[in-house]
Amino acid sequence: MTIGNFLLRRLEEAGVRHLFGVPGDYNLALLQQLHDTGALQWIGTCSELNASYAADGYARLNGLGALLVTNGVGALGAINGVGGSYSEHVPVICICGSIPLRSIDRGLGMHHTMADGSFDHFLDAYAHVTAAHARITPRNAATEIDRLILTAWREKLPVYMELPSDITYLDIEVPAGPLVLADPPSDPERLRSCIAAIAGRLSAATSPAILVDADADRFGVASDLMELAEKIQAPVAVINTAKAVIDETFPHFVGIYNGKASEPHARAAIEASDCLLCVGYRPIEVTTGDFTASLPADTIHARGHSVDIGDDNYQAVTLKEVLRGVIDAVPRVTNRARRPVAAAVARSNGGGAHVDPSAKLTQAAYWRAMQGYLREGDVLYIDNGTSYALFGLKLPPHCTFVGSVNWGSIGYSVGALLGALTAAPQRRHILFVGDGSFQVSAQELSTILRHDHKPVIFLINNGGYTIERGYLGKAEPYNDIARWSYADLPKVFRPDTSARSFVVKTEGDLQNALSAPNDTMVFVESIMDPYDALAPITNSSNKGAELDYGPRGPQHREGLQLRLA
Ligand SMILES: Cc1ncc(C[n+]2csc(CCOP(=O)(O)OP(=O)(O)O)c2C)c(N)n1
Ligand SMILES: [Mg+2]
Repeated sequence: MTIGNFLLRRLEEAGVRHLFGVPGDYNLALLQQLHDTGALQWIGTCSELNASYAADGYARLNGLGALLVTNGVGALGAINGVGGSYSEHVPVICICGSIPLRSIDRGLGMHHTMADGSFDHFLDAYAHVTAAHARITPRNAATEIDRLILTAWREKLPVYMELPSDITYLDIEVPAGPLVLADPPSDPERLRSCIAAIAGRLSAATSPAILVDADADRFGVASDLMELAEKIQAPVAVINTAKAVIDETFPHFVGIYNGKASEPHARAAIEASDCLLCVGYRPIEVTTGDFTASLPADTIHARGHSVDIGDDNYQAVTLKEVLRGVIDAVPRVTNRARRPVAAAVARSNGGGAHVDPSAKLTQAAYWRAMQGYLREGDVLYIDNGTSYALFGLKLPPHCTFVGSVNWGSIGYSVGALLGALTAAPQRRHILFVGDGSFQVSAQELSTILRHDHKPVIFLINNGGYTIERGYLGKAEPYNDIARWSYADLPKVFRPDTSARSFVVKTEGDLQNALSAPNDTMVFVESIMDPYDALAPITNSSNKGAELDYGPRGPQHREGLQLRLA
């Protein structure tokens, strides 16, 4: 089989049905193979950065994603997004059509390089943001392609593959059987002891609790965790990175844990637990209420492939097997004193709050209205900015959250929307994005329209970087951005579009936009005050400034920081 066709076959066997990216002379030979075999569907993007975001969004819903870029210029364009996948634990395969092996062999200078005689710069750069990387050769192709795909899937991390442009049509011997995505089985003794240790402690506890980070989603154990919580009647909290991983209508769900900035029930349940089970916990300042998280000293830390309990550390155990074993081993609890749980999902329009149709739209009214708009099964995206308000909403059942809390690269959400729409076009996808974030990747709206997707896009036009104004520069020009006519963009990006665009200035305008059917793209541009943000957002920015600039920073100067009134 040719090397290129083998790679495409392996991707298909691994469940990757679409490839995002930008053509370039070094990857065209593989693209021709893709075209000829019809193996995967090519989704051309406007930039490699957006392709990397799209592959990440696709992987979130599909389990694995891939992009194809060209040497140097494409690879470095994508590296921010691939770094994000590394930070957020998302398995993405970045394939780079690269310099022909004959040129490397002969030391021939080529375009899309530093013209310094080295061909390894980009391979080296990617070593820092991937779990594995390799340059494919005819000798290693059959083993390296499988190693890279399997590593991405097992580690839930990105990998980088350079495919020299002159070898994709060369024939190699390949394995006959399909690629099987599976973990090596756990070590039987380690698994037994680990399950016994966790189950023993959970059973003996009077107030066991579970704290969930994004790995619970990546390793596919959210339903196991809910089953365990149900069986032992333990409260479950998530941190922001794991928003919606646990169904927010689940009776044992107590909300978001964020140190002193937690929902009170969540904080009490976690901090006062006498046996806390954490899954994939990777705290940072914005998920710990600025380092005010206080977990019980003997917290159990379960990760994708290891578990830490007190003095014991268990290797060669997989999370799924551990949790299945624990669920079987713990006795069912029927009489644990019930804790108050988080408020039920508000469903009525605006959470029952009064709507004043002529009132100028505020963030408070906006997010109240959004609470009423959400439906079971929605896929919800946020970007950096005041859209973080979504964390405060109670989500209906079976919603999926796509965000980038650890990495936080503005513009991510628009590319991720394209990717996840491609993976799950039958679901309703709702993007919450600010004007500043949108300007980074706006052109990908054209790809979303090109493929007839029907997302709902809520864009807040507040003239710039409001969340940054809460750090520094309340009224400084560096936080202002160019004024675009956002709602006109669907028409610009697809002249024959059927998208419904709205410019919203009042609560009544918003209600009107929210009543639009979802049979085509709905694009809602809401004009809001640059100084308007929900209290938790402004508070968090103000605290962030203390951490970022220290006591001698400029943030305390009169009027330099957006504060709560
Ligand atoms: C790639 C990148 N560059 C810069 C930043 C810093 N940054 C964080 S939020 C933000 C502004 C977001 O503004 P907008 O999307 O308009 O949201 P708003 O707060 O106004 O609602 C910026 C520039 C970033 N997170 N990522
Ligand atoms: Mg803005």
